[in-house]
Amino acid sequence: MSCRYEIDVNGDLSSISIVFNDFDLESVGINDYDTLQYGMGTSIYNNPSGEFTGSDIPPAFVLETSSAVWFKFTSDINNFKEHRGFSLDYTIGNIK
Ligand SMILES: [Ca+2]
Repeated sequence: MSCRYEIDVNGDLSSISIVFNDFDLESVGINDYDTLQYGMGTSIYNNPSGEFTGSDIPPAFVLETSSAVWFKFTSDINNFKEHRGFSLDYTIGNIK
């Protein structure tokens, strides 16, 4: 299954800051894992800018000029142990 999330700034170019508070996704070996992908734009899920998995909290990042960012969480059928998932905060800033 997968879940998609969008942060949309209604067409205005902005800086979008992402800070992860918690991160714990299933990552076992090289085949069975759950992932969080992200990219710029709206409803464009085919060209992720990055992908995270495992239990290390990803570094904060800023998209300097974007009107939207999307996240796609994908979980495969395997579940070797329970994981917390993820939590993040975002901040929208004006472009000067
Ligand atoms: Ca899984």
